[in-house]
Amino acid sequence: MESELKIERRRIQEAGQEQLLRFWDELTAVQRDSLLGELRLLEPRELREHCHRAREAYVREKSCPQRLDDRMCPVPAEFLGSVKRSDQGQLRAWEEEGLHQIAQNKVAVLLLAGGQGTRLGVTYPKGMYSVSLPSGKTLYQIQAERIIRLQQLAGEKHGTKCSVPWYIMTSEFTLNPTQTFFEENNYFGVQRSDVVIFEQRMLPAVDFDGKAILERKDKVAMAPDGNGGLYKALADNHILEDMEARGIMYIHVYCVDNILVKMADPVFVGFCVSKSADCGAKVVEKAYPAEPVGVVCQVDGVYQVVEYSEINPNTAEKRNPNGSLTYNAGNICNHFFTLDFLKSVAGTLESRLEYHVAIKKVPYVDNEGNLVKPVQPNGIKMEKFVFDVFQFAKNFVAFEVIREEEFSPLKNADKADKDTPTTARRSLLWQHFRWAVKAGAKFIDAKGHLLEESSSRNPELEDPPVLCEISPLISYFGEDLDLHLNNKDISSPYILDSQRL
Ligand code: UD2
Repeated sequence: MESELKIERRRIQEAGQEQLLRFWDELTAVQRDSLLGELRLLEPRELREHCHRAREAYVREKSCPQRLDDRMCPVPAEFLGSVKRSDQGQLRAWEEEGLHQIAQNKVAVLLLAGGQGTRLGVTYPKGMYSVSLPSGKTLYQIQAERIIRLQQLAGEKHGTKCSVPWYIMTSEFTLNPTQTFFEENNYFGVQRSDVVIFEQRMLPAVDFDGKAILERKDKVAMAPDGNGGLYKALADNHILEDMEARGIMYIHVYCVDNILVKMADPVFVGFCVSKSADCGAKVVEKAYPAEPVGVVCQVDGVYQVVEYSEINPNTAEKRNPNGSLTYNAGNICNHFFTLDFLKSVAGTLESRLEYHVAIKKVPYVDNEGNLVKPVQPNGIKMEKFVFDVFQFAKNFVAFEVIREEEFSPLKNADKADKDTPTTARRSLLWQHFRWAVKAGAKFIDAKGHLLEESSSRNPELEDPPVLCEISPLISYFGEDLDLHLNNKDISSPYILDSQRL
């Protein structure tokens, strides 16, 4: 161990980060082993550059924060497709195109699931969260079942047996629990060989003097390198080769916490394919100026997302003469990429992506060896963002969808007002209630009396009159429900799943 220590000490000195070994004498053999193992993974030159870059970025951010506001322009209308502004025939044509591509095994989904879920306050991956639906399903299960149903829809329509491979990017925090959860649940019925779980890189958190932080005497404080770490992770794990071998051409990338996410949405895929786009983003109209979603826009004429943490409030509040927000195209972290586009990014362009700086409270061990949970921000985390590659697109398109049907993220614990387990559950139950109404269901109370109209209820604040949950295995976007629900008496809680058929 002494010789190993010597090597590591030299490497760490080279990186200017000797403080990482300051508790060495106090560590047990096991702790020493674990710290050395961690340090071995940090390449001295990269570590030095990372710490230097973090400090520089912090100083710049403090002295003159870089804002893009003066260079922003909204997305021109001709590049913004829209569900609301398209007729049924057009939507059906895009859907058919999407289903056609899926049926030919050309579409994959890629889940970004490396985040720590700090705001939600759980210690396990967000996808394992259950928002207390009548069925008790977790986000992962809902997503898995949507994939299965979509494969079935596309396959039946085109007389093929097809699959939509599911790539899941995890991080050191989420890899093991995610893998175990999928195994324990038999991949929720998705073919095992169609699920590819891989891991993104981590980066050390750095203090304001440019020193990597110890979170324990034997552990460096590390954080995932942002969802834009995707592109390095694709290369590290040979994911694009795997896609190529399966004949995948189009990839729908999405984030884990939107309970309404339409995986490999055939309408979106069909829209992007028919526009020959190499890169696309789904957007919703922003609900309010400070909503925590990025805005899709142009900066100096190039497509970009300006993240909610980086836009000036005055810009976010700007309005058009008709009262709508000028920067209204809210990013919902649903992106379309061609495989060729991802190849060019993961190959060379990735290195041109800039890091974003986040100033955070990072638990640390002080000089006396006490563990401290800071009340003020004390550390710098550097992250890349998944959408920063839009600048490299040759043909970028944005597609506006209807919030009530497609976007209800789970970000916060229930004590917050918005984006909580309660709001997510409600969004799904209202959607299923609307589907059931359309399918001709009759809603009754516990005594068998017919219930009145729901129009007086506020979907944001109240549950629908009847809690009705429809398994994604039965219906992906509300299709085929009249077969099961027309004229059927339904009372709370009602679950439509394959056992009830
Ligand atoms: C994301 C978008 C924001 C908006 C919002 C909608 C980014 C950078 N921002 O903001 O514009 O669309 O979602 O809900 O996309 N993740 C990783 N690795 C990481 C960090 C995050 O895989 O190192 C995943 C995370 O698990 C989640 C997704 O990326 O699935 C988005 O991360 P977030 O929830 O931290 O992003 P948020 O809400 O700040």
